[in-house]
Amino acid sequence: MAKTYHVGGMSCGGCVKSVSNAITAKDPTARFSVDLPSGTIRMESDMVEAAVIAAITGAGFEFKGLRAG
Ligand SMILES: [Cu+2]
Repeated sequence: MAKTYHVGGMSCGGCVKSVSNAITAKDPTARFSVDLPSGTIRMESDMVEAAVIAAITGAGFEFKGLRAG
């Protein structure tokens, strides 16, 4: 099931690239899209939540919440 992660601190395409690289480093098969205007990452594949959150915070961004869909 898809999950949407809310992320604080993303302000440009470089931020999108940083967080994308961090997620891919943890799971090369991860399927996701990052939406800069809404500050969200929509995770389509079934990646462990803790790993996604660790990627977000490890890349220097703030994890603000998670919802299904
Ligand atoms: Cu940036």
